[in-house]
Amino acid sequence: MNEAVEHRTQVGIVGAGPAGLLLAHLLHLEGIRSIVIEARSRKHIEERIRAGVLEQGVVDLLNDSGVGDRMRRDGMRHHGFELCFQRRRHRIDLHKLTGRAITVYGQHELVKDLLAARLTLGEPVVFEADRVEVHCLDSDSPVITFQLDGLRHSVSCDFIAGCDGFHGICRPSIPAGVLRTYEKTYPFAWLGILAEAAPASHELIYANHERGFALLSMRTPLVTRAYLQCSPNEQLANWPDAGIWEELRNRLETTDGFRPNEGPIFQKSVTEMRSFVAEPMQYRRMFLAGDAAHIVPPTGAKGLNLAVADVRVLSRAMAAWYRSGASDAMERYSEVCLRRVWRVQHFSWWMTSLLHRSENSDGFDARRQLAELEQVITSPAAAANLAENYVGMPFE
Ligand code: FAS
Ligand code: PHB
Repeated sequence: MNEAVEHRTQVGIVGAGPAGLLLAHLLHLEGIRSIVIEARSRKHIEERIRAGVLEQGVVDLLNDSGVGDRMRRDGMRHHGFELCFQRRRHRIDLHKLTGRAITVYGQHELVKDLLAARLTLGEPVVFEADRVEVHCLDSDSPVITFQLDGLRHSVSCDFIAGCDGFHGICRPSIPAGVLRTYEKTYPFAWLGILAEAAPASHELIYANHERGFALLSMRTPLVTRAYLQCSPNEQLANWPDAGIWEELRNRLETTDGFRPNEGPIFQKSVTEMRSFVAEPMQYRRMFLAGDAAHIVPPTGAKGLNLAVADVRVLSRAMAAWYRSGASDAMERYSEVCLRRVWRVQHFSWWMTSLLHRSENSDGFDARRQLAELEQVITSPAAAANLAENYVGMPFE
C-alpha cells in the first residue's frame, strides 16, 4: 500500500450533514480548526430531502452564528399547527401557549447554507471520501483515514466528531462492551412526497385517521411536502401519484370541505421509523452527535433539531478545553446531551403513538387516541405540554 498523505488538525469531523457542518462552523467561530470528511458528493448532500421544521432555539442559534440569512428570507415562521381527527381540524396555538414559534425550512437548504459558509471561509471539506475509518481511539491523537482519487490520506486530530448518521462508521468503531443501546422499531413507515402544489393550509396539519396517519407540510408557497403512514417495507412502485393523492384526500379531508391541493409529485421516498439511543455518546476523544448517536421517529420533527442541540454542547465543551484545558464539559458531554435526547425520545414516541394506527391494534388503541386528542384540544395544560415540546425546550 502506497504511503498515506499525512494531515494534522484539531477536530476531525466525519459526515457533512447538519451535525457535522454546524459543528465545523461553531468551532470556526471559536478559532478551532477542523476538517469535514464526507462520503457522498456535494450535489447529493445538497439535494437530499429530509427534515423541514426548525425549533425556535435552532433558528436563534443559526442567526446568532451568522448562517441564517436565507432562512430568514425563505423560511416560513409558523405560530401554530393543526390536529385533524374525526374529519375536524383543531389548531394548537404554539405562540400563545409558549411565546415561541417554529420555522419551516428544508434541511437540504440548511445544508446548502452551512456548506456555503464553510467553503466561503476556505475551510476544508472532503467530498466523496472512500473507505473512511477511525483509528487510535485510545490515544491522545486519534486518526481518520480515507481514500480520495486513489490516494490514501491520514488525518491526526486532537478529537474526532462522529457526525456520520445512523449508518455511519464511527459508532460501530467504539470497542464492544462500551456502548449500551436502546431501540424501538415501529410497525409502519412514512411515504414522503414533494409536489408542485401550493400548500392548501398555511400551517402544518397532523391527521389521525382510521386509514392511517397523514401530515400536510410545505417547503415553499408553491411546494407541498406531505407524508402518509405506510407499511415498513412499502414499495414506491405501488404508489402512483393518483393513489397518493387519493389517500391524502381520504385522510385529510374535513367536514368543512378542506382537502389538499394536488399537483405533479417530483420526489417520493420511504422513511423507516425507529427510536434509538447509544449511550454514552462518547469514547475517549471521539464524540458522537446527531443521528450517529440517536434516532427519533420524525413525527415530532426533532431529528435535525436534536443534532443541532448536540453540536451546540460539543462546540462549547471543545472551546473550553482549547481555551483553558478544562475538561469537565467534555467529560459531561453525554450526560448533558442525553437529558435532552431522552426528553425528545419520549415526545417523539408519544406523538407517534397518538397519531398512527397500527394494523394489528385493536379498537382500544383507536379510542385511547381519540380520548387523548380530545384532551389535548380541550385542556390548556395538555395543549401547553404538547406546544412546549414541539417548539423545543430551551437549551441548557
Ligand atoms: P445525517 O444522516 O443528516 O448526516 C450524516 C452524514 O454523514 C451524511 O451526509 C452521510 O453521507 C455521511 N456519512 C455517512 N457515513 C459516512 C462515512 N463512513 N464517511 C463519511 N461520511 C459518512 N427528521 C425530521 O425532523 N423530519 C423529517 O421529516 C425527517 N425525515 C428524514 C428522512 C430520512 C430518509 C432520514 C434518513 C432522516 C430523516 N429525518 C427527519 C431525520 C434527519 O433529519 C436527521 O435527524 C438529520 O439528518 C440528522 O443530521 P446528522 O446527524 O447530521 O445526520
Ligand atoms: C417536514 O416538513 O418535512 C416535516 C414537518 C413536520 C414533521 C416531520 C417532517 O413532524
